[in-house]
Amino acid sequence: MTKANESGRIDEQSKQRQLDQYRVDDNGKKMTTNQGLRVSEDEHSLKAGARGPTLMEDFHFREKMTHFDHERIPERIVHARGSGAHGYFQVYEPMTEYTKAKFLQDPSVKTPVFVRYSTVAGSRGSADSVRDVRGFSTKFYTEEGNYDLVGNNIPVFFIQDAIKFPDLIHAVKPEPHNEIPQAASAHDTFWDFVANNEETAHMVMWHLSDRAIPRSFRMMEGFGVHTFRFVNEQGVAHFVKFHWKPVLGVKSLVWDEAQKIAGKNPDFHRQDLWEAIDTGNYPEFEFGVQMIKEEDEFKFDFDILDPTKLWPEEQIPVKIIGKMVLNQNTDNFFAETEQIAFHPGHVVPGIDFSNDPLLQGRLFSYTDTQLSRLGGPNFHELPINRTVAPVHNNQRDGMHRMSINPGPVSYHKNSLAGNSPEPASEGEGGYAHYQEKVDGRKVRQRSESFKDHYSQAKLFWNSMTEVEKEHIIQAFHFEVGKVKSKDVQQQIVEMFSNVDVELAKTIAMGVGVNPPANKSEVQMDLASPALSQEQMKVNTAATRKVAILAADGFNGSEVNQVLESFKSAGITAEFISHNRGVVTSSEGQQVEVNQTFLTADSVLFDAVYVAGGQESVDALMASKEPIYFVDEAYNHFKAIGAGKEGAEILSKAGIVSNDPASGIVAVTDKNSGSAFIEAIAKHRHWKRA
Ligand code: HDE
Repeated sequence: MTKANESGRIDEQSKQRQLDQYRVDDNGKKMTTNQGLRVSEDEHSLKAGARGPTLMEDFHFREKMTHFDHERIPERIVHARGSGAHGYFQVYEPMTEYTKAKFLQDPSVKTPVFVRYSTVAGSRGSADSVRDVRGFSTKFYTEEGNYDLVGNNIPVFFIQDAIKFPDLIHAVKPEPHNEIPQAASAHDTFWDFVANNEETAHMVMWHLSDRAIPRSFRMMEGFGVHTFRFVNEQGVAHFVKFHWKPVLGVKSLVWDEAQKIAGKNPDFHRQDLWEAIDTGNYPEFEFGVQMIKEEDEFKFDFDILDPTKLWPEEQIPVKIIGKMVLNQNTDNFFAETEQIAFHPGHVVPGIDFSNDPLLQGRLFSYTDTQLSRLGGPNFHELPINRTVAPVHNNQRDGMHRMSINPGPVSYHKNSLAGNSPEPASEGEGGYAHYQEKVDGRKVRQRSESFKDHYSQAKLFWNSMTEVEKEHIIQAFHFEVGKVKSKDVQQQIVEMFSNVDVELAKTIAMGVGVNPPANKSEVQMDLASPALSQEQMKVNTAATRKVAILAADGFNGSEVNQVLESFKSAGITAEFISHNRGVVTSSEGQQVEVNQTFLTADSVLFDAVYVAGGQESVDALMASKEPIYFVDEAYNHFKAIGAGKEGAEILSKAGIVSNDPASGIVAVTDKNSGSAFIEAIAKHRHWKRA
């Protein structure tokens, strides 16, 4: 273990160089025990005679088994299921005017980061594609210490005060008497909690929107949720909200597809992230900040400390200030993704907290939870958690202590060690809390300004396109439809009539309860187009995955042309056929079959292309799987392309063979090839609905 970097300068590889000291290469090496003793035999335990009892003195057996017996640690109480990657962050311009945070000053510096994406409710082994909020946590390994931005892919939260978090999570987790359902909010206790806690209204609208079923971790926004502070060198502060904007745009699955993916590939998002990085399609996110001057704190019709409220981007623009690139997969899931410990209280000078009561409670919870999850107070010494900045203090001992601090002095102040380690002045980088003036009585109260639970829920609803509204209604029908208690269902209808009476009537109809008695909804006529992912302009086919259905006798020149256009658009393709091995074109060209109709599934691809060539099409049509494959893609609104004879499969599935406006493209020449790419870039073709 080398000493920490005392020089202060960091670069993109600083963290990797540190991790290199812990990486172990077993390749070509002899097996040893944990004590370094070479092992001569690893298949038979030591016995008294070949058929006799195993002997206690078999230290190798005991060590191997003991380690195995203790290989599991408690999973995270929330966000147990996650996937992570390394990368770097670079600021576009110095942010000196607003913050003194060093990693936000110099555009030439690449600050190493580790990001962990997660679902909230499910266990560690649960499926990726469930309806849930996604965690989006970033650890910046800065020269001033670790800065953690522990956010979500939805900009608001269910509750306003941290004291209610255990209740929220108890309600959404599997019900305690029978541990059902796994990784799902569609059950009585969650909706009972919602109905009895009106502050959830806004977040529930997001939770039922397409945001809760992202296509990929690479295609979702990230939000710090809370209001934080930027503080500059002069001590001037701004309230800030943090944003991550995916370069590939914000894209989602459709619900039927999401449910099927949960079975067909529970690792859908994890694999997508892994493969993207593995193939050099590095996920990129731009970093944005919304800023409000301290003196403008009370200028809005919402309380900026209320975590169930967002700051409409049209009112307070997002200033894009940098970019993060994820370019390295983990070497070991457990050591890195599982052992990483985030904490919203890990800040650097220039970033400070606000009095958001949800944030304040989080500042306690995160270290506390690591104590039981990672087994003691030294989890900061685990390689993935180590800062690249030097660490000097008087903390000693504890479970699994790794640092060796020599000498008798472990207290401050002292004279025996020349009073070191010594606190740093602000000028030397010492963290100084923002000197906010606070004055109040000790009360258990919620501010009056936190009491409007419906205006922004309605703002969100107003901002949705028709298709997005339809999805929210379907999600209400599914989720509340799964609730057994008629009473809870009725309460939900009444509650959401405060948002929109028509919406509540539609929910009531779908779940079979009475229309709302309440006839007056909140007054809010504004819309915020920035909230609608359908209205975001980013449409690219890059990194999308297309299934090519082909059998022997496919039209080789046509397929080559399509592959060429895929390549230039950054699309990856897999050949699907009845059997693995190869398929041969009518011209004699052989291509490898990547998957069969048994191992692949339509829901795992962004688009389908049926290769032309009569012999191939006839062979494909000998069974119903290819027709089902295309039909599913159609039902999930995905782009479908077909070579000349491929159209026969489409018509067998009842699909009109050339309707580019609906994302069905006859791919017969170069022009139609680019029309197909455009159709893929559009992501979904709602016109079909
Ligand atoms: Fe968390 N949250 N949280 N949370 N949270 C945890 O910390 C908690 C909240 C978020 O990839 C836990 O290390 C409380 C909001 C993410 O490792 C725990 C409250 C937001 C992750 C915890 C909240 C988040 C966590 C569990 C209400 C979005 C995964 C394991 C006051 C801004 C981090 C752990 C990772 C994890 C507590 C609310 C995001 C128990 C008490 C709001 C992304 O400490």
